[in-house]
Amino acid sequence: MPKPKLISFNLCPFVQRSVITMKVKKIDCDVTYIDLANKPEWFLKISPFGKVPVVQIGEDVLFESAVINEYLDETTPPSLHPSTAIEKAKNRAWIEFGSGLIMSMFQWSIAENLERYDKTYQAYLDNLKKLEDQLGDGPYFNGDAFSLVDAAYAPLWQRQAILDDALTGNVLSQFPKIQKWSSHLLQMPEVTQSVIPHFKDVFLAYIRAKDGIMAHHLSAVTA
Ligand SMILES: N[C@@H](CCC(=O)N[C@@H](CS)C(=O)NCC(=O)O)C(=O)O
Repeated sequence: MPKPKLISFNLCPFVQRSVITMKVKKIDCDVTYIDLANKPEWFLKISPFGKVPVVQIGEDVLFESAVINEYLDETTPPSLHPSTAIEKAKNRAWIEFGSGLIMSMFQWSIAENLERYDKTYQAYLDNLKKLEDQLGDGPYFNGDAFSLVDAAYAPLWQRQAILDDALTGNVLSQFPKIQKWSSHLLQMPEVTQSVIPHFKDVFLAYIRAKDGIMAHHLSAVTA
């Protein structure tokens, strides 16, 4: 495989899924950061949805984090999928569920009024409960082996741990299995090294700049 070129935005959890997968698989890649508020023309030409991540492999362009990770998994063994078709299919479904959870958290973090803040928070918690109810003893999603599901959720847990800390909140502690799983993932160097330096500050500054209810809560606890 030619050296992949990853087009990234410094805070994007979906890009981070692919970065983690590449780190676990020891795939070397070049990263180009773009500003999503000011997308370059060359990016719009190659990205069908105008979204990151995009990975260029030679002349080919891949998009959608789950699809990129499947490609990386198929081309660089050993596989990070379970061996049976039924377990693989279930893993893919939970990866998709994780994409919805990432969007739920985002909606909550930028909610501009209290009604929307409460509604998005409750929707997020309800879905976390569904995930909690089907987790086993860990330490990874599938038990003993790290998989693409872990790569898909680690960015969410990293952001949630930062929010719990900054808001003196308790989201993760409401879900003991998720908490155990997330603590395990957040200790992995492939996860801690998958974000930009000072990620926490840049992430919190981004939420503050959105000026929603969460931004006001952040100001209240740091005042
Ligand atoms: N389903 C996509 C979601 C990617 C996505 O939403 N990326 C965001 C950044 S985190 C994006 O590029 N948004 C474009 C925009 O904000 O205009 C994936 O898994 O790759």
